[in-house]
Amino acid sequence: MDLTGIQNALKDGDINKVGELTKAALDEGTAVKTLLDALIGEMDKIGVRFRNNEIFIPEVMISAKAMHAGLNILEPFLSKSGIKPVAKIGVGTVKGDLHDIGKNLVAMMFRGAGFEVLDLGIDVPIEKFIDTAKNKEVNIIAMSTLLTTSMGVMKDVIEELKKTGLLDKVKTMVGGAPVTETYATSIGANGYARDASSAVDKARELLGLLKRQI
Ligand code: B12
Repeated sequence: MDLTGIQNALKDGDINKVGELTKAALDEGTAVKTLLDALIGEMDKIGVRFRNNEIFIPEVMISAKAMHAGLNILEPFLSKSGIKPVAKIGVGTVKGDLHDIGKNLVAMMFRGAGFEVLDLGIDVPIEKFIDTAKNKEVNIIAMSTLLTTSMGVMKDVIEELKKTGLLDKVKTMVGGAPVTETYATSIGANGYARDASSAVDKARELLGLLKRQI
């Protein structure tokens, strides 16, 4: 299947068409990963056009909705592989930040790798991360942000987890476009990854899970 149709529909923000074409491509046997890469690649381009002021928030918003339509179709296929969860992860976009595409991709990749995922949503307050670490038996707290203004919240969460002694039982991971390995280390995060699939590898590494177990 020619993926440019899906990519053009994403660019045009045609929600129904992205959903329909993604489904049709899957039915024709196109690999889930190929479709995911095509959608992410086009969303990246939309990001560049937004940055260059070639398009504005409403256009980006509608494309983001169309992106979700495609991701929703792919999700069950990515999630299929795991029967029994290998570990549990709580993932959310930190307080002040409403971006969720990257966070959703991270959640999807973890589900696909057999993890149980507790999606905490967007604009997640510090207390919610702490409550999740304390009461929901997660092995990892994963935080996402796309805004430099919200990066400090990740640090606050880690400090609060440290204060309450919860860092003994949960690992922390951070990510999102402005986050770097250096920043992650500086705030005491256990792990950082630049994209959703390396996030899964990093989580496995942190939990001492062998790849073949998953
Ligand atoms: C789409 C988008 C929006 C959409 C969001 C829709 C949605 N439902 O998410 C809308 C239009 C609503 C929006 C709003 C705003 N946005 Co905006 N947005 C973007 C845009 C174009 C793309 C982001 C995206 O989805 N990328 C695709 C995903 C797949 O990438 P990702 O999120 O980075 O995730 C990957 C990795 O980072 C990693 N990852 C992500 N999270 C995690 C977590 C962990 C634990 C790990 C390990 C890895 C990981 O894995 C992901 C997949 O591989 C970016 C530009 C850009 N190129 O990044 C601007 C951008 C992020 N936005 C920006 C801004 C300023 C805003 C607004 C403040 C604009 C405004 N003036 O109102 C508001 C913010 C409102 C708020 N409070 O949150 C700036 C941020 C600048 C900064 N450095 O702080 C950017 C960079 C644009 C720019 N250059 O100015 N935005």
